[in-house]
Amino acid sequence: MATTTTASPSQNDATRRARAPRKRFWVFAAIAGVVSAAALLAVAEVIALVIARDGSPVLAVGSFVVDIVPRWAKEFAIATFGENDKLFLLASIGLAVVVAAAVAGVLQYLRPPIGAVVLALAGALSVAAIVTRTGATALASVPTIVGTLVGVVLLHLMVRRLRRWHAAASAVAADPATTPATDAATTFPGPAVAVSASAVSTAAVRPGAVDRRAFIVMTVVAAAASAVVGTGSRVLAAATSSLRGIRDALKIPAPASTVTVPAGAELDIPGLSSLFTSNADFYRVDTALTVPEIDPATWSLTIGGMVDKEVTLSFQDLLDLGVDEYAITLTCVSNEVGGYLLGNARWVGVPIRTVLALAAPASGADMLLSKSIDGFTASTPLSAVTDDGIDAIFAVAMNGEPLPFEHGFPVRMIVPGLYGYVSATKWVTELKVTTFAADQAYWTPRGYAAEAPIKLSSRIDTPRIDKPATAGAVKVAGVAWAQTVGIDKVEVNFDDQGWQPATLATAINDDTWVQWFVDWQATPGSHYIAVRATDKAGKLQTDERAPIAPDGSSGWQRMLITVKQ
Ligand SMILES: Nc1nc2c(c(=O)[nH]1)N[C@H]1C(S)=C(S)[C@@H](COP(=O)(O)O)O[C@H]1N2
Ligand SMILES: [Mo]
Repeated sequence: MATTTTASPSQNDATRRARAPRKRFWVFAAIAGVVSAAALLAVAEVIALVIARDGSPVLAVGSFVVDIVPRWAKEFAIATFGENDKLFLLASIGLAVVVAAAVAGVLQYLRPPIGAVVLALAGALSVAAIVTRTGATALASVPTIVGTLVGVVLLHLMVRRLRRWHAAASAVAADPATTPATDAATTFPGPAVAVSASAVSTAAVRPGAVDRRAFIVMTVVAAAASAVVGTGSRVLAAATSSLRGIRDALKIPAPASTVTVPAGAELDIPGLSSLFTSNADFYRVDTALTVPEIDPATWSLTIGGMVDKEVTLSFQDLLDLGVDEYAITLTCVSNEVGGYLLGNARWVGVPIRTVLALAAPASGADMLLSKSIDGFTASTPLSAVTDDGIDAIFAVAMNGEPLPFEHGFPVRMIVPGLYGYVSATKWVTELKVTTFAADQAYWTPRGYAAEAPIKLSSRIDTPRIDKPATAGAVKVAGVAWAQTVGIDKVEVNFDDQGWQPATLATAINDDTWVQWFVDWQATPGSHYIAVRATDKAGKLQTDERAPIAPDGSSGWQRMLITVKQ
């Protein structure tokens, strides 16, 4: 090359200098893309705050992603991040948005208007995610539409400035003697963003500086404004929710009957789970990225499908049917052997049977499809909620207070004996009496069984790895559950030396877990402790290991613990 070129060495240098900054401009283009996307979201969030709170693209897109991520990814998120799984999801979406926006910026810089088209498409997809969500109003699309327009225009303006800056810089680099071809008038045809007189006068001194400064000012202003407006809107939306006050003031009538906790139901052993799980400690599992906030005054429950007459109940109508108190242990299908995804609570509610009777289900129906305001659905065998002696309820209170928002305020279902995903619909607003042949619930096409009774199981609470024992007399204790059947026996095995019976606490009823313990003379060193239960029907908990999918884990918990001297 060097031998065939006619250019002088200094011209070669200049050419190289002209090309060199290109990579640097890519970075600025990427920043322009990210700032445009931030502006899109910020504008959408502030408009959503004012005109349609369900129009937040951040939430709609997030919820959409929750619904489409494959099962293994959800299981990974729950296993790795536990209750922070949603935070992890939001962070992943955020990262993906930043990368995509950066790419859009670079595309817009290299091949306009491809970047702007990409951004517009992203906006259109967000709008689609918003309007297809159950219960979305038409108004909910407006924030994202306006936000997308702002983002696209901004990207166009920013990248145009960037290209001018690059052109000016290249021209100067190619021939330092040449003054820039652009003047202030042609540099700023768009809306002027802080073009100061000093910027223009600097241009006279250093060519390209006007364009550079214009780009930087626009970028910094747009980024700062987006950060303030976007974050402010989200914070304000959360803080100005009037429903907190409504919930605090809500009066749930005193239940006609209350749960009697028998003497000896709760053992006093350090490290053992309390008999009732406080609302603050109660596990939470759902697909809701933000917790739905429903005003009981506007809440209603519609019962349709295979019924003689469609019925709609208000919150007051529901309460008027009469409330009682129930103790029921709720369990998640995602609970691993020895896991903590279950909890026991006092619920105040109305039998589902009573509510269904108002609509008179037709014969031939075998499934109750319950639907949450956020689109989640659960398929419950009709018999599990209508059979005599089954305390399946619409719960309105949990441990003495209105349902917490995260646990389904104002109304959720609780069905003893069935995993939550096929029964415990939170924020429930709709019931469809149907058949398993005709309908599927949320988790069914996602790899979980359509019907899922809770598996008989038992757990050691203490000692555990994080609750070590000291040599000497140790109380080994835990809980066992076989909802609707009841626990008859719990056995513990130390170092595989044989099963010995544990002492059971007095169960509240067959729908709740029961505490158990054994006295153990612990010697220093490592020991295996295993546990298994037998239910009142004489069924021994299986030692066959099963994963949580498709219908719940099984196997005996057997763990290695260290006893200190
Ligand atoms: N609306 C709605 N209800 C739902 C779910 C959900 O994702 N959305 N998850 C179910 C599952 S899988 C379980 S285990 C229970 C958990 O109830 P909790 O969060 O109150 O403990 O709620 C059930 N109800
Ligand atoms: Mo669950």
